[in-house]
Amino acid sequence: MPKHLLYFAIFLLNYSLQAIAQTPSSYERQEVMIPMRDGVRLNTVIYTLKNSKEALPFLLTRTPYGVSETPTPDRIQYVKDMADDGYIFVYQDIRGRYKSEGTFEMQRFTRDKKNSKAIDESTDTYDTIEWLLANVPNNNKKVGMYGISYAGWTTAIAAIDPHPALVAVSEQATPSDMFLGDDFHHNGAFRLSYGFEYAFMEEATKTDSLFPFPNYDTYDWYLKLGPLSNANKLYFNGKLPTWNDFVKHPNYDSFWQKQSLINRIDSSPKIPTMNVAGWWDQEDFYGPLKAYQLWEKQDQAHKNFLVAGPWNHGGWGRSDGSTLGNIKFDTATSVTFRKEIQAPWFAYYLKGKGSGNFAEAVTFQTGSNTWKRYETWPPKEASKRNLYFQSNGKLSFDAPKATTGSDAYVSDPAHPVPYRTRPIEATYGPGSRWRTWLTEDQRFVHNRPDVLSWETDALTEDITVTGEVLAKLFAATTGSDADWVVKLIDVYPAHDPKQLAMSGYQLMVANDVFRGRFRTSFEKPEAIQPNKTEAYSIDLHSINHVFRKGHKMMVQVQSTWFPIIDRNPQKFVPNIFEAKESDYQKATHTIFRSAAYPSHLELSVVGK
Ligand code: PG9
Repeated sequence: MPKHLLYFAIFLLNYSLQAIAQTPSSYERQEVMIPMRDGVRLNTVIYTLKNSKEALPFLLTRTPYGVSETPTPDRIQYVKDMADDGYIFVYQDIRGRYKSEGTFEMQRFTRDKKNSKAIDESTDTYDTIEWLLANVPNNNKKVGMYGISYAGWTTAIAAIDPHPALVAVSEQATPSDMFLGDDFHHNGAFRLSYGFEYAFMEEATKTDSLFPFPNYDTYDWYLKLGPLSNANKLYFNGKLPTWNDFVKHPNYDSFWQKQSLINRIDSSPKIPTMNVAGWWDQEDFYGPLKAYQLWEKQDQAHKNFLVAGPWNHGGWGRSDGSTLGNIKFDTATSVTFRKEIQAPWFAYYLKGKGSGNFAEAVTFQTGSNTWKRYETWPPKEASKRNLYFQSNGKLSFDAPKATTGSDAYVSDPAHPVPYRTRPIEATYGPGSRWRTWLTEDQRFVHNRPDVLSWETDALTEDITVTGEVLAKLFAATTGSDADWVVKLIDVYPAHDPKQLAMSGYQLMVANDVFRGRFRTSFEKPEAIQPNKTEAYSIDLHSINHVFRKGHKMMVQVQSTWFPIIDRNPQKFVPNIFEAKESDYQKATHTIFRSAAYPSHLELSVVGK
């Protein structure tokens, strides 16, 4: 393009961007304190559509992260399409956070229902809805609720015990179980950096505050912290309730069980519910899939839906979703979600618009980069195929025949494997790459002596894995406790002239960690008998991914993932939060791959 035309085009673009910024919003704002049944008042921002001719439904979000700065909904990408349809948007600070009165409790327990004065997040939602219906003019007496993560959790809790006017909800990335699979632990392994930084962020002050790390690279800082007991001794001084709960409840006791949605979702969905998950959600991926599954068990009336896409935590609400980190999806997946899934779904249930013909499950298939609709999730058409560890770092669908076979490595808590490339910036700190770490090229640890890899030959045809992935490890340790991290990886072709920089890329498509002490029970940990071969079943959750012809499938196993997972001392102690420095010890771990002990991944494969 000639230069002067280019300048003119830039001028026009700038001019129109300014024009958009200056266009007055079609929404009007008010901020009010809404009284709850116990007299505590909750700060609430309400946006009403100016001059609306029709009575409008509410869309409510309840969050701990502060609502006063929320822009008008027509300027928020996440809800812009719904704002264009016309709703009354309501944003509320939950109890004890930001401008709301009362005390904050991390994921408050269900109230004692025999006590008529007791409150919880569900009564706070109920009281808010009562107030909105009575005090906001021109409403159509219907309420929808939605939100991501903590706000997804308040949505799920509201849906379990709903106000009669609450008629549609979308929990998005709700945590379901903080011991088994979400922010604070995975399979009993403590998510150190997340737990430490989040407890501080929410409980050090009434508004969010970042822990003042003296280092930019927190890998060093956490390593020098030493045993977990130093967190209270040196920094928190027993003042953060959530940290104290981590220390007091090292096992899956009634504290975690009562908090879990597994024990709170006890019926079919009472109202239409859309669960939303991101395949590379670095915080709460287990949560929405579990919530979907729990409601689905009893969903005769077809009120429960699932959407999963190639997103990180909340990625469907931001940008266009055509890439994540280095990975490209060929299509704007977040735009599709917002325009073609989320907006029509709420419009149907809250405004009676559209056909209401929604698929049970809509999931984006990575690798082929296409949206797929399913009648069940996981889909019934997939069949189980085992991918076995073999000698010489090979992986194949044939079961091993040899009577012996194993690979070993030394895992040293003094030199843990970083979970992402260093510097490991503070989780939510400036420049943090936390949000895309699950898509990072795993070559940064490949061939470390404490990371084992097995891989297939280059595939001669596509392999589609749609549904559950389970790792079955047969392993032994010279210690008396151990963590097992298993990663299923798509290895891109070694030399790809079309995208050179992606040649040989190792993309993790499923992963998780399991703390060995919990192999027979999450409630009652047991020491591992040194050198005894034991079986570990590790849920790697569901995926929808095509390993393309020419790619390889790879499995990596390691025993540290630091500092997202705290270091296992590898010597059994009753409570790792009280372990001493001297309890942390090196151990040799062995992974078996023989006929009697055939370590493998169980995949849900569609097609041959
Ligand atoms: N992952 C965050 C969280 C939710 C619920 C409890 C604790 C943390 C969040 O993004 O809100």
